[in-house]
Amino acid sequence: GTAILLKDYRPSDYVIDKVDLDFLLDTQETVVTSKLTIRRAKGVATDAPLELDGDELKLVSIAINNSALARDDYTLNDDGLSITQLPDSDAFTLEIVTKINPTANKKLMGLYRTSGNFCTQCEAEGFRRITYYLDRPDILSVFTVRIEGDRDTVPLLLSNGNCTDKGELDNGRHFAVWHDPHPKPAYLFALFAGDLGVLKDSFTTRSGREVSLEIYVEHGKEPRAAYAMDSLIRSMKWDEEVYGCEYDLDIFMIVAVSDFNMGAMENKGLNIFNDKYVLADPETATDQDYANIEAIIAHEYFHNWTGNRITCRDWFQLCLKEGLTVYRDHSFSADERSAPVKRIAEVRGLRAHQFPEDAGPLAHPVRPQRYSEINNFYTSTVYEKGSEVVGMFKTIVGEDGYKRALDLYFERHDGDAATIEDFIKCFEDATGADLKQFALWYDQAGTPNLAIGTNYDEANKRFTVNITQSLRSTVVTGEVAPMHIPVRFGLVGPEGSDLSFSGVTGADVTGDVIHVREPKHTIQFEGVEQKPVISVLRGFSAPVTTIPERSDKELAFLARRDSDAFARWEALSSLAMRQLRQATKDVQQGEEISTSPELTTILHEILNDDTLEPAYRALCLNLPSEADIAREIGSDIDPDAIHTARTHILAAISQECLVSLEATYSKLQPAKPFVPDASSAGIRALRNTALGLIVRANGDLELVANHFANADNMTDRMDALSILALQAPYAEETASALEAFKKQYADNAIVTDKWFAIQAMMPGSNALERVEALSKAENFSWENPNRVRSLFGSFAIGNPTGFNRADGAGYRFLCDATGRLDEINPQVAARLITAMRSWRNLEKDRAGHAHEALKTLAAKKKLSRDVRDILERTLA
Ligand code: B3K
Ligand code: ZN
Repeated sequence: GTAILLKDYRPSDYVIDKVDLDFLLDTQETVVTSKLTIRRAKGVATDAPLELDGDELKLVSIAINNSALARDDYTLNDDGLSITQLPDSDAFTLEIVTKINPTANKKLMGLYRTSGNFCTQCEAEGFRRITYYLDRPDILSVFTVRIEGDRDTVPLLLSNGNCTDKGELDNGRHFAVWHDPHPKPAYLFALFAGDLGVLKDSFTTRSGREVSLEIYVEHGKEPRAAYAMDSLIRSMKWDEEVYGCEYDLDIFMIVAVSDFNMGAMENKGLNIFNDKYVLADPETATDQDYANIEAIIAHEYFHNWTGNRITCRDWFQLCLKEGLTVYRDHSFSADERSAPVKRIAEVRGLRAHQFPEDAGPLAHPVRPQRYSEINNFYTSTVYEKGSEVVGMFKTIVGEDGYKRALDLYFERHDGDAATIEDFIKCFEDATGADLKQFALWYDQAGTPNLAIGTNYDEANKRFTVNITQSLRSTVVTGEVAPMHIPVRFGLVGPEGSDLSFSGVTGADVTGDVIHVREPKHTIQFEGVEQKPVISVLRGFSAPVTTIPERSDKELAFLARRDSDAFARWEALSSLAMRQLRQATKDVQQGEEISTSPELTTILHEILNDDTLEPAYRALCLNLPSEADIAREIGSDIDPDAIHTARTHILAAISQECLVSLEATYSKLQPAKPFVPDASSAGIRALRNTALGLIVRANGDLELVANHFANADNMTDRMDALSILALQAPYAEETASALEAFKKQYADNAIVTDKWFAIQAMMPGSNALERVEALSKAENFSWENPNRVRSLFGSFAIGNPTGFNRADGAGYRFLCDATGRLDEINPQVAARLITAMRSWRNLEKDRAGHAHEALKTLAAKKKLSRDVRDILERTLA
């Protein structure tokens, strides 16, 4: 395809100061009239054509300064409209009338219907599916929107900003007018029209502005929006207190819809959400659901400043708003919950999604330099690695420097469409730091590796640390430059406390941070009284891999004694990973699986250590997943061997700890009635983890079946169901629990998605047949993204043995499904097929099958640009 390049960016020849939109809503033929007040940019020639973006629009008429254009005054093509006959005056008005069909819109971009209502999604390039426009984020304009529709079917008419007028019309129609005083790019435009219930509250900002808060959900579900409302209010308060960001309109609305391509969208004053990230009650939502709602409500709200008030100059700068906003929502959740537990979960997520992306054919820099379909760049690299980069800024300039830099950013760029350079400059200007080398994090793809070796010179009390950085990238061509990597560390003494040192040479060390900048450092710490074990990357201070030369004994020591909770967990995971890898090798070589008593002993201690928070203990007891092990092995992956090895190790550990596991299970009791807070969630997590391990030890399915039957909340019910489905896919207990679950929640789509997902993840030789049958079930829908992801996504990502079936049938199935889905919803299809990006890492027969399946899909004549782009890169 044709690539768009960062270096080709240039400002638009024309700007749009004002937009007046008028929607005559109709299910099949909505008429959109757009009146644009346009200005020619300084120095632009009068014969420069005005090129407007457009996609799947029916043009009705165009007029300039109120006079209709003749057919040869403009040219129409597949992706827009080019007007050549323009007035000489620098300013003019352009009126365009288009017709669109919201019912036929299954891509869920632009104006579409969901559950009979009308809804929009415009980021990144959806506005051009509503009207012809300069659909680029550096065109900021003041929007006024009039919506007209049937009073009965669409009683609710919403858009951005404040409602300035509304009234009744003839023929059962009514209208509303909305005005948003803040200039914004078109991707932040939103419209919702339909029939929903509302939960209302209010918030008074610190300067005294009274803001109405309204969350719209299906009638009858209003009470289920209470947690989202609570999260919103806490987010608004937190953003004032921590970032000094105050809300800037009189009303903030959230609308929950059930057909949505992603999690949610930060449209100015009118966020639109996938309803699974709004609706929650104990009966239907798990603790993870509650945590996700809190995080996503916060994320979208925080975009009001980082994204909306300061937006992006172009889509290459996406991480400017996304990386920063993810960093902000992570900090919020850490403050509201447990910071170490939150950090460990983040790192697990980063390693599970971003590291493989960065190591495979879809790798790209945090700020990409080229794209052919921007929707394929809403990736964990842009979001999660982008957030890590913001976190590293803070580590480098300190808490205080970070605060000054952000204050400067808000002050200097409010109202701008900004760039990463602007952002970096704020850090430099506010703190005096030189961040030129650090800025490489935005431009170099791939995960750097740190090789670390140490030596203690007893006689001279000198501790030497050798650090070598390297970066092997699948996509960077040419020279790779060394990066600036902040490494938080401690020299852990025999008693577990950090040892001091009198001096250091070989690297810039400030506080507890080593600034790695060179390819190779030999760092000497002087005056170290005892032989330390080095703890590196505390708090996961940089998104890198490390090969620490540490013995099992040293890892075990750190797992017990490191003062940093993250590093303790990390040491434990590394120890477990070593054992799981060895066990996998044993399985492949037909040898007896070896186990080390040390790992079991530590896990046992952690299980029984009541001084540690339950959520942390649960994380420790959940050993690396099959996917984690596969990623660590890296090549020639045999998912069956990994599954067998892990199952064996878990059973062995559980048997050793059985008495303690049973004690934990029976004595731990979360508060009743149900509270969704982090500490109760932690208790449930530990208790249910113990239950899963008990079953691994003794196969007591009745215990789980009872846990399932007696559950008074979805976390317990779902955890029990997962234990049954994943550990005993063929058991009678599993079949009847699945059946009971299905019946009980048949009318709840969000819960039914869980029912699909869990079955898609069930291992066993008939996994594929099960998923195939589910794709033909009457409650399956190809048009609902949540349902599609629950079934196909869970299968491809969450069922390593079933999906990677040795005969390759899983790959052919996913490719077929992607091809079919592509005709309906290209964005979701493209996302789905990224599950196959790491195909080259499989053992050669599976890799061969995967390759064939991908090539067959790529040979399909009519593929969307979205899927084509992913396939081309995956196969390149
Ligand atoms: N900004 C949106 C994502 C839009 C995705 C477009 N394909 C949600 C978010 O990151 O908050
Ligand atoms: Zn975002």
